[in-house]
Amino acid sequence: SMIDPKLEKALNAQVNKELQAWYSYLSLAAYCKSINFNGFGAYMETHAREEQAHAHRLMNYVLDRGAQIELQSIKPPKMEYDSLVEVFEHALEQEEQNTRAIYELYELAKEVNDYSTVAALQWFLDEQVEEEKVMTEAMGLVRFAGDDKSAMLALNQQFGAQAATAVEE
Ligand code: OFO
Repeated sequence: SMIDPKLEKALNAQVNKELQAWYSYLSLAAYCKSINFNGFGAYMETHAREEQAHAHRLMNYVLDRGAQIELQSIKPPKMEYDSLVEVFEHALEQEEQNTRAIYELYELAKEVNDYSTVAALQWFLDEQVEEEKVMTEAMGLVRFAGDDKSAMLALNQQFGAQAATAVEE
C-alpha cells in the first residue's frame, strides 16, 4: 500500500540526516588525520561508511514501497574542533540526535498505521542502541585519557586497529 505523503516526506528527511551524519563523520575523520591521529581518523571513517549505508538502506526501503526519493542538499559540517575530546563528544551527540529523529519517524509511522515502516524502522532503532553504546564507550575512554599523551596515543592505535578489522568484515 501507498506511503502516507507526510511519512514519505519524513523518510526523505531522514535519508538526508543519514547523509548529513556521513558528512559529519568525514569531517571528524579529517580533523583527526590533520593532527596525525590516523587511528581515530580511520575509526571515524568506518562510522562515515555506516551512515552512508544507512542512507542507502532507507532509500531502498522508500523505493521498495513505490514512493519517491528526493535527495536534498547536504550542509557543510562543522570543521573546526578544539580537541579529540570535543570530536568524540560531537560524534556521540550526533548519534543521540539521530536516535531522537528515528523515534519521531517511528511515532509518525505508527500514527498513520504504517506497520511495514514501523517494522523497517526497528532495524534503525537497534542500530542506534549499538552506536550509542559504542560511541559512549569511545567518548568515555578519550575523555579519561584527557591530557595524558601516551594514553591518547595508545587509544589512537587501538581504534585504528579496530577500524582495520571493521574494513575486512
Ligand atoms: Fe548512527 O545514525 Fe545512522 O541511523
